[in-house]
Amino acid sequence: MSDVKLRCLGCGSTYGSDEVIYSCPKCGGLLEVSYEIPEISLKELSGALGVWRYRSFLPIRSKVPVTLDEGGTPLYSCPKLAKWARVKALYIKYEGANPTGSFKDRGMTLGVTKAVELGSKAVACASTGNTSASLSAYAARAGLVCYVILPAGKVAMGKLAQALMHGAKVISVKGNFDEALNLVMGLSIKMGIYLLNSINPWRLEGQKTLAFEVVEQLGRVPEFLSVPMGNCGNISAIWKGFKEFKESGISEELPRMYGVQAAGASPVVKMLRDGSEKLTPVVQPETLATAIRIGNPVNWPKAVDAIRSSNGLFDTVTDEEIISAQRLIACLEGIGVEPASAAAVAGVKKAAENGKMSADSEVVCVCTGHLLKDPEEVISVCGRPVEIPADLNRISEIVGDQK
Ligand code: AN7
Repeated sequence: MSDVKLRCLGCGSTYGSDEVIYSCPKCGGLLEVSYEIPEISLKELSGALGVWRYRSFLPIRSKVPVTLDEGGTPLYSCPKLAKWARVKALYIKYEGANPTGSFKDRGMTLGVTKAVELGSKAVACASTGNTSASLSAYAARAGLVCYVILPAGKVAMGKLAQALMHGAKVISVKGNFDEALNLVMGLSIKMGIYLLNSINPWRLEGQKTLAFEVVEQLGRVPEFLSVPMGNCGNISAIWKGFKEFKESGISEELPRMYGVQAAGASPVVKMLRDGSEKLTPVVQPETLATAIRIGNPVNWPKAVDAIRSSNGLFDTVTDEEIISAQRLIACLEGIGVEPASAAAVAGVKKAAENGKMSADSEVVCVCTGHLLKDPEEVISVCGRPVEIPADLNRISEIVGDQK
């Protein structure tokens, strides 16, 4: 693949694709991977649906990637949720079906492959949970040492369990995610550890493949693409994917990107509402959707660009709206998602109520993580099951005649 560069979105400077930098050394701006987009048709793609089907859009050299067969997740049609939200069609792109149960795997297959390509021996991330679960698994697969820095007491049990079992060195810090991310950025530079938070542009190259899959599965570009926003890497990556498919000639349209934040952690929505050009961080972000409990998202300039240039939407949803959507997704459609994922669906109902979407709208919601990630939230929301003696009469009484 030719002409692969890291390009600064702030000042336009370019750097070699093998430089280990996470922001522009000249101006501090965010970096993006730029390469010559192939002119190609869908027929020329080969392999099963999944990240590596899009090899010609993934500008790394390695012939053998570090992979767990990520991507290729289902796109479910959800007519009952569409009716509830009052839109014409609602689809869920179910990222919980990835190997470690979240969309992060799409990024880690690229990011860890790049780490190996660069000769790194150790990788690290800060995380609200899913990034650490995913990186731990891919680092294990690649034989790399893995450090994960977590906000103490604020990571869902399933995610912590994954990082521990995959053998990562887990360090909890008494602080929030934003503080953990600052620490790990300092640590990676000081100690020569490859950083795999979404400020690393290689990760976003993997995550953009979600857009490609949606186009293939739906047979067209959807009108709206609704995504929960935390550190804002995913919405940026997906937008890049849609733009690249258009540039390659595969699709002719672009979707309107809809970024949804939890009300207690919504600096990007506030900035867009205010029409401001600078983000004011939320110092103490709070939401039951711990995955997106982030007050100072590093990728905000990319997310703001995605929403503004797609003529997109942005809004917040409360924890109550998140829980209510999570239960409906599970009970009406049989799809188990974690709270942050439900924000994407809760946001659709709100947009329809506010007239930003119409009864004619078609929307794909990215449900980013699996229900099992956060069992403690489920118990606190649903309560514990009734416990009874092992007795047929007693259980029959409870169940009642179903004939
Ligand atoms: C389920 O794991 O930031 O806007 O450290 O786990 O790309 O950050 C997780 C984020 C949405 C937000 N849904 O994505 C982490 C982390 C789920 C998530 C997001 C996350 P970004």
